[in-house]
Order: sequence, then structure tokens, then C-alpha cells
Amino acid sequence: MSRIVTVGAAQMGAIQRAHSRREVVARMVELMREAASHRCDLVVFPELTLTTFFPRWWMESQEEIDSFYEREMPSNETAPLFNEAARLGIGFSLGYAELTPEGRRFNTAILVNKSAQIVGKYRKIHLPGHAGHEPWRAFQHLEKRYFEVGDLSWGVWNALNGHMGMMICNDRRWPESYRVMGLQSVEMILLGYNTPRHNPPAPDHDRLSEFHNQLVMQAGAYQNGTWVVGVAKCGVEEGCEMIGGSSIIAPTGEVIGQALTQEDELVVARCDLDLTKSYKATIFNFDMHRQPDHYRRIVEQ
Ligand code: CDT
Repeated sequence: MSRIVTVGAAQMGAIQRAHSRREVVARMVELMREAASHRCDLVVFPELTLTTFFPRWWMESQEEIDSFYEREMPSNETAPLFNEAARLGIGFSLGYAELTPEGRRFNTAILVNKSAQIVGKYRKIHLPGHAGHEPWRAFQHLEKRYFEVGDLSWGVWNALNGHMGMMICNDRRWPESYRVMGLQSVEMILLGYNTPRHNPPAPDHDRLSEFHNQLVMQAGAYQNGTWVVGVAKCGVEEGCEMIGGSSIIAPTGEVIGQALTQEDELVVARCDLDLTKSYKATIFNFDMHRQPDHYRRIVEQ
């Protein structure tokens, strides 16, 4: 038995502030067409794909801040992506800044099926960085200013022939993110990231950026018997270098496909969801081997 999902990890190179959504969506459509030519079932785009990574700036003008958010999905600007996906019969996931009708702001990812219907939504829970202006930094990381903590936990959806989950960027460094989905029998986790190489409060970590990226995604995949598709927005954006290394990782913990550039690049792999089974049934059989009575501290405040 095998259940193959052919995945395209659609890494995106830098998106500058001057780039319009129309230009970005055109690049995404190009990657989607390439994925379709490889018979992909699913294309995974990065975190906050549609604009430059705006939390790097302290902004006070509400109009300026609002310009980075989506009030509807799809919108006039993103409709071409949904239309092309429906025409090609390909699913996708996409990260964007969400502004709800109630005025709430989230760092959000959606899962879209092969009929271009939104079937899953996740709002980022682990928001890194800081909320106040810290001018000593080379650049800001103001996710705590621009977003609320997500209110949807980590869902798992029956879609694209499997159990699909999502997390966003910093979530990948926290084992709990994977485990909440692991406990829902997730088979493939889709995740986008924007990771500056330089971390101003801890510059000694900079040389390890790619290593830590791989370490957490490979561990999360293996320890939960799931595929992980990690997709970067990378390259030098407004003078800030962000790492690439978009990877498709098997439940074995092995990287089976990886981007080589820091530009728009599609990485394709045929992923057998049934490869998750032997991990979920043996070494990580949660019902048989977990000891939740001894994990209480994890959920204490
Ligand atoms: N986007 C995002 O979550 N980036 C973080 C940067 C951490 S340093 C503040 C990451 O974990 O990659």
C-alpha cells in the first residue's frame, strides 16, 4: 500500500517593499505552474508570502501598518492564484497577515484543496521577537506588536488524501507544536518561515541558523512520525538576509529534498503518507508508550 502526495515546496526569494502583491502573485503562479508540470498535488508557500517581512520595521502610521494585511482571502489581488489552482487542479498552502472584520490581526496560514476551496486555517501561536521599539537592533522583529497569539490551536484536516496540519515559522522550534498535531495523527505538516540569519540578541547563534532550522524540523518529523514540508522566504530583503534551506523531510527524519538557492525555487518530492505508519505503530505508538501523567509541568503556567 502507498498513498503518494507529490509536494512542491515553493521557496520564494526576497520580496522588497516596493514589490506589489500583483508581482508577488505572478511569481507564485509561475511556481504553481512548474509544480503542475511535475504533477504535484500540493504547493506549499512560505509565511507572510504576499509582502516583504514587515515586522522588521517599527511603524506608527496605522495606514502604513494596515497596508501589509489582507482583509479578505481570496481578494482581487490573490484571486489569480486561486483561479490558477482550480484550473490546474492543485492544492496549496499560503501564509499571510490576516486582518479580521473585528479588527483582530493574526499571522495566518490556509490550506486550499484542489477545487480552490479553503479547507483549513491556522493562526501562528509562537510569536517571536518583541513588542516595543528597540532601536539598538540592526532591524526589529515586532511580531508581538503586529499580531495576536493565534486562537485556533493546531488543527489537522482530512485533505489531499491525508491528515494535513500547519504551523508557522517559530512554531517549528517548539516540540509542542508538532506533538499537538501528532496526537491528531498528522501525516504531513506544512510550514513556512522567514528566518533572518542575524539574531540581534544572540549573534553567537547566527553561524548555526541553517543547522538549527534542520535540527528542529527533522526532529519534529521523526518524533511524530510525520512528513514535514518547510518552506522559506529568503534572500536579502531590504538589507536583511534570511536563510533558505527549504526542505521536504520524511517521517524517518531524513531530508529527501532541499533547495539549493536563496531565490524562487521549487523542490518536488513524492511523499508516501503510509511511510508514517510504522513510526506511529511502533517506536512512537503514543497510546502504548506516552506517559502523560509525567508531563504535567508542560501545561502549567
Ligand atoms: N518569522 C519567524 O518566526 N522568525 C523567527 C526568527 C527568530 S529570531 C527573533 C524564527 O524562529 O525563525
